[in-house]
Amino acid sequence: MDERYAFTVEWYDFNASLTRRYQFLYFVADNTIEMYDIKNRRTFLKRSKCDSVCLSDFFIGSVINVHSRQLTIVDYADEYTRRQLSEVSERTLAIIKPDAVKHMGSIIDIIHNEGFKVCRAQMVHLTRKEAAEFYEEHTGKAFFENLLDFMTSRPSVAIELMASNAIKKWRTLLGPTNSATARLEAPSSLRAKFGTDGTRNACHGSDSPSSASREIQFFFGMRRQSTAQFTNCTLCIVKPHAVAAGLTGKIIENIEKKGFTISALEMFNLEKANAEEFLEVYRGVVAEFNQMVVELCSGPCVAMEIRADDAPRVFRDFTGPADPEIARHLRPNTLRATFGKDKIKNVVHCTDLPEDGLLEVEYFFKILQQ
Ligand code: 3AN
Repeated sequence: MDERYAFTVEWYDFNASLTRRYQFLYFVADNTIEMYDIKNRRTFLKRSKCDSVCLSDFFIGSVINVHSRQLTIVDYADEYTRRQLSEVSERTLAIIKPDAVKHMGSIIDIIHNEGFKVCRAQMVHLTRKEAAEFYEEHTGKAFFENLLDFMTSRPSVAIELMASNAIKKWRTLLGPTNSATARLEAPSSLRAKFGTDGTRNACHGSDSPSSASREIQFFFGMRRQSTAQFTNCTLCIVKPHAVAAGLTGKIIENIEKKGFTISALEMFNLEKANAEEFLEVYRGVVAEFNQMVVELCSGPCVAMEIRADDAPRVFRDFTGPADPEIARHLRPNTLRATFGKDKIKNVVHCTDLPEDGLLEVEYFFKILQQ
């Protein structure tokens, strides 16, 4: 029998200012989908092939792109789907703490290699009040004030992770709370590799399903202010194809090694209208404009504010020519030469014109936040 999963999905219809609901079926064997309009009780999309999705895209909260429409999966629509998928889609909250943010490329790469999926991610700078609320259970302990000093000293990166048995799996990967103990007892753990001491221990992980849902809600339940600085900056977007291929960590690692500062980061799911608006300067100028738009809204992307002196120019030099083939010949050490596939799947977007650096950073970290 066909392996078939059923979901309830929502699509926001901008023209009608309405959220529409559909039953959505996904057939694994031939990668086909079918949609049924719940309100009007009729087939909305006949069973047809959809190459932009695969089984790992289907989890609650996921935004999938079907024929340029952003559909949000809001529920499982039958017991079979619930049973099969809820087990493999356990969530946990990870934080890359201030002492380890400089290693976030390596950490995100390890996250990918260990089989976790990143559902959401954002760089945040906690206020003292927020840190005290997050660590409420430790109020009054000897290390509490020290912990708050540390957690508020610089930005952290909050990440919602998904995997089978995610909570336990992530805690095992973290190792013991104290980084020195971790180096003795679990030398390959994250805290052993990237932690400093008992408080500055590189990463956090939820300790139970109830704290995971509280902590995920704490970070992602509301819009948080970005950490963007809006000076000496340029924009870098890890494109959806590169995020899907698990290259985010490696790309960030390369950016960090080159000495750039990543001062803001967030995972976005762009609507087609936003992708078009953002790429508007290329319309009529670059022959591949439409394909660039389709790529940019084909799945989650990771946008970053990159800071350096003369950031747009030096960062653009580092990303290399738009065509990876040309890059491999002329500029073999650039990001696109190393990781790019073709002119569309060229791993990153970076700001082209020096005067647009700030504008592009503002598009993601100001305009899209509203
Ligand atoms: P874990 O993060 O391993 O679950 P918790 O929840 O007991 O550890 O503690 C939360 C955080 O408080 C730790 N990650 C660490 O930063 C800090 N912390 C915990 N215990 C100590 C301690 N004995 N001395 C200093 N800091 C500590």
